[in-house]
Amino acid sequence: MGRLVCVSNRISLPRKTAAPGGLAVGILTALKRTGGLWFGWGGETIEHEPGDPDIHIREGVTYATIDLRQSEYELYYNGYANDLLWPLFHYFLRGMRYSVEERDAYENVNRLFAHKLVPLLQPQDLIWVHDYHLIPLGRLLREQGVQRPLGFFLHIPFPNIEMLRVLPTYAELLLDLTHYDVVGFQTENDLRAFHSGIEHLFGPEAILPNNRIRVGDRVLRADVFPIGVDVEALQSKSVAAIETDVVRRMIDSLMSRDLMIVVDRLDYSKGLVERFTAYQHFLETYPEHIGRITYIQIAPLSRTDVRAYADIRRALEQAAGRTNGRFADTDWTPIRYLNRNFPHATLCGFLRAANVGLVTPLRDGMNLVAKEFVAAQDPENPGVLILSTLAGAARELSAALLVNPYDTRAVAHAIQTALSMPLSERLERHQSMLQILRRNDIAAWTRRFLEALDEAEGGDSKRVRAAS
Ligand code: ADQ
Repeated sequence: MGRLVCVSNRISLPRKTAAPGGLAVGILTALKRTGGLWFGWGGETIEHEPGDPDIHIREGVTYATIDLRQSEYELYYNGYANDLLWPLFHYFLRGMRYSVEERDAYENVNRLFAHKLVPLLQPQDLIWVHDYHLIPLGRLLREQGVQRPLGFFLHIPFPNIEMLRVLPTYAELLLDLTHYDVVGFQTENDLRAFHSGIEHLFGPEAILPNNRIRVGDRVLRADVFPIGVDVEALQSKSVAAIETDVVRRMIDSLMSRDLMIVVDRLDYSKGLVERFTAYQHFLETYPEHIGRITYIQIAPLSRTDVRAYADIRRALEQAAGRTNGRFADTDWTPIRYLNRNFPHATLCGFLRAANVGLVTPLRDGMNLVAKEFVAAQDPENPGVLILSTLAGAARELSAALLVNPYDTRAVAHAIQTALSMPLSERLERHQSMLQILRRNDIAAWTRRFLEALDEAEGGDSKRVRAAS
């Protein structure tokens, strides 16, 4: 198998407090296993033409980072990627804004990525492009003569054609995806939604058996590769972290109260406002828990220069303030709401200490925090996961308490059920979820995707490419 080259919008260079984000966690775990190159934007914006990539090598992984022009970054990242594709793909039409200027910047930045990446490529490379920021990259790499197998993985949901059609350039977007040899999605739902788009453009005959798709004389593979976590690593991290000072202090501060916890990037798709409302409803409906439960919400700020994110931040501060104002006592705060990052190991310790994990996104590609919560639990006395049916993870974690995140009464009831669940039921649910997490762990995700790419090298797409 050739060298793995991962490409993503943003690269997080290894440092003590890792930048939060599921994509970074997934790619880094994959690259640490196989070695290889990670290419992307380094996080700096400049006023002049970007130069050659900066190269750093750490623990067998080569990081190649480029800078972006400030003006283009605004239009491409804040604009097209996060004010258009992100809301559209998460079914939030109200948050979406289309601009031709932003569309052009999206194309230009993808062209820049292709232009800077091509000189770094080696003859045996397998190229794996990540996420919605870089959908056109496959086409642009092919235009620059790249013949190697190209894979694309979408970390977020893929919308059904009836939603996708809202985008004026939806046909180009679908066509761009067909330039890859392997297109990967988190769940069957996303794959079906992609099929609905392909059928709309090319007719039902384009969908072939064995997860293949024919477009003109090309055949590609579109398949489901649910991202997983490193179960053993999370278990040992969480066991070690529980003894650290910071986790001990948090546990001591609970004064033996129940702990409900969740960690999300501060994003409207994560359903935080609805969750705060449900928690307030829980305290109203089950007053016996007043003063006896602490809810810790960790939500580091993200995309702070995108308008919708300032709005959600304000709404949450108000919601937390309302609940705390109404229910807090001199020695108890119902919600501890923290806008900050913690080292991943510390988070694992917090998760292990919790009785309840409340993971209720309004829409989520997968949601790694749900999986991390399950892996971090004490297998002999596990906590209970409450999980949104609208998170990709609900497909695998069906032994969680599944809830509709908009249904505040159902979420409140689930919290009550979780807190009173007998040990035997907690054990049964936890064991069944752990088994699935082990089967679909991060190593399996990487291996399956790379096998698919490797197969593409000798398979249909290559033959078709050579013939064309
Ligand atoms: P995200 O939307 O970023 O990922 P998620 O899957 O929950 O969401 O991953 C977040 C990751 O960041 C987790 O590993 C979490 O532990 C970590 N994290 C969060 N807050 C942190 C903090 N304060 N400090 C340190 N680490 C923190 C996108 C998609 C998801 C999909 C992933 C992976 O939106 O649906 O699951 O990619 O494909």
